[in-house]
Amino acid sequence: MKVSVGHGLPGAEKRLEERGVSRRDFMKFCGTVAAAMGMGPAFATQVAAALTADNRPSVIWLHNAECTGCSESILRMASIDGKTAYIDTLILDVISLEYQETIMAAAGEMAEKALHDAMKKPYLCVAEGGIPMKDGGIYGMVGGHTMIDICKKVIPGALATIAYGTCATFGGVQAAKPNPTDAKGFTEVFPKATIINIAGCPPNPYNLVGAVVAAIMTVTKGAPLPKLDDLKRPVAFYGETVHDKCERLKYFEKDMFAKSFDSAEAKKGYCLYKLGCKGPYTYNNCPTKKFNPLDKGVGVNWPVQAGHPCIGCSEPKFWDTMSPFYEEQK
Ligand code: FSX
Ligand code: SF4
Ligand code: F3S
Repeated sequence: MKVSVGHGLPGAEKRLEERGVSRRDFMKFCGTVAAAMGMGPAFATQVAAALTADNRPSVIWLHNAECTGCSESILRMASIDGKTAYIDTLILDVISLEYQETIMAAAGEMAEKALHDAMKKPYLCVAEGGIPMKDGGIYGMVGGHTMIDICKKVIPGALATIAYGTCATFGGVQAAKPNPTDAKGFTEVFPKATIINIAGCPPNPYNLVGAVVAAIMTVTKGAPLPKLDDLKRPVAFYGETVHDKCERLKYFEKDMFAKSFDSAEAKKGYCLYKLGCKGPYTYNNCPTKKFNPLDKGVGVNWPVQAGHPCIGCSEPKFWDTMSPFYEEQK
């Protein structure tokens, strides 16, 4: 069966083919994104149409105080066929990424011009990292400008901002005590902006792609923005706790806990609560989506499956309220 990828073709198809991505591969990717968004296979066509629509907005990607693990998470995302260049193409080219401080080739005045030009068109913003606010923001500078000044220039004009990672959503580790730079998350600094929070340290990259696709659909088709919880996280991704869907829940319910990491109980897969697991207090889809997604939108592994407690990385005030990591939550 011949599959039509979307309205933006053949331009988008040509670009993909030039990068060695076949239409079939692209549709597989869109199917994976659709699955990650909690939709059926039929939704893949709409994902493809959104990603290739002629009128899709460009994306400006800002970096603030962070470890850049969030970018790494998306750049190291396993592609369905093992070609990493494939993911780069889709994320960095197909979604019209116009400005990305970490990976863009332009530097200095060229980079500033790229940002200026990108803002002349309708754009979405993906923002990583917390914003240092102390002393006028001087503890976070990019190209001689404070991060807060760059954000003030970009965020108010964005169609929507996707705060990507717990530093961007809630301040994260940057805001951990004693928070010497007074780092804050985007919702706190820009309360009036349209913001979708994709929390996690690092977050699941498919949650980001799902949020970008949803935002593009809102802009290009007038579709409603995804339903958000009271912390502006999409309910489809953050509607349940890690604990609710954990494969070790059956042991928790029978009071069968691992007492040490090298115990026979840990090897048998007993619950990690006594070793500090914060899964009951943490909303995220790690157990169902996992990381490094494969064909049907489900990944290879996630922290608890790998034998490590959840440290609550997608919650506000991570890390102060979630540490010590290896002690039972009181
Ligand atoms: Fe924070 Fe992201 Fe953790 Fe790191 O950009 S959410 S420290 S994985 O890099 O911001
Ligand atoms: Fe819950 Fe953690 Fe135990 Fe899983 S390992 S059942 S998330 S407490
Ligand atoms: Fe973070 Fe817990 Fe998932 S630590 S990656 S929310 S399992």
